[in-house]
Amino acid sequence: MAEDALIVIDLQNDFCPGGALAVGGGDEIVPAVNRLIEQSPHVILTQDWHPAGHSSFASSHPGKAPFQTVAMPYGEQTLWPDHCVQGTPGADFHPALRWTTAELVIRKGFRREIDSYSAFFENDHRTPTGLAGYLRERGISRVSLCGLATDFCVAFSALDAVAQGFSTSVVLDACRGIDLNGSLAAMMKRMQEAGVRLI
Ligand code: VGL
Ligand code: ZN
Repeated sequence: MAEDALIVIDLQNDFCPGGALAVGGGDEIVPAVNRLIEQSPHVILTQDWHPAGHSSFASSHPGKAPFQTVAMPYGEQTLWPDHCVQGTPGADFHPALRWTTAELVIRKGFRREIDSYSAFFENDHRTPTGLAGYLRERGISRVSLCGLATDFCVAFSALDAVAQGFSTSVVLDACRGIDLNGSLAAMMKRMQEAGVRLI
């Protein structure tokens, strides 16, 4: 039987106000996400989970500042402030997120040399996290996404989800974006064109 799952992307302290890479209004979505969790038969969370000195941190690139870009072997990479370091409070889920019913937590970005925006593939668009296989084995064919940030981890997860053949929607009022150089409008357009339902 076709099953639905909710995928909550990176609702962690460092992406909320006061955090290292705060997304404007990131904490405002928690009540809406909690309602979606209550209504969802299967709940999966992702957790951005970087080792100290991760290659996506500007601090790892002498002379570079956060939000500049650098050429990596797998393509252009935006550099970020140090964030979501493994085991730190910033990497914890928002304290008001009611996630105890979650059946799976996918950690991503744990390899020092490569970043991972998507819940499905690392930023080389080749190295899988295992999520697609997990969903298929469990008979889950429809996914709804929410969380942070709309124009990075949510969008890349949604694009990979449709490309992997899942019926995919993004619940926009349970998302907030970073919007770096017009990235929010650009990624909304890419999601729409790829067949992601924006609701
Ligand atoms: C994210 C930038 C760096 C996200 C994660 O969750 O959208 N953005 N790491
Ligand atoms: Zn990250």
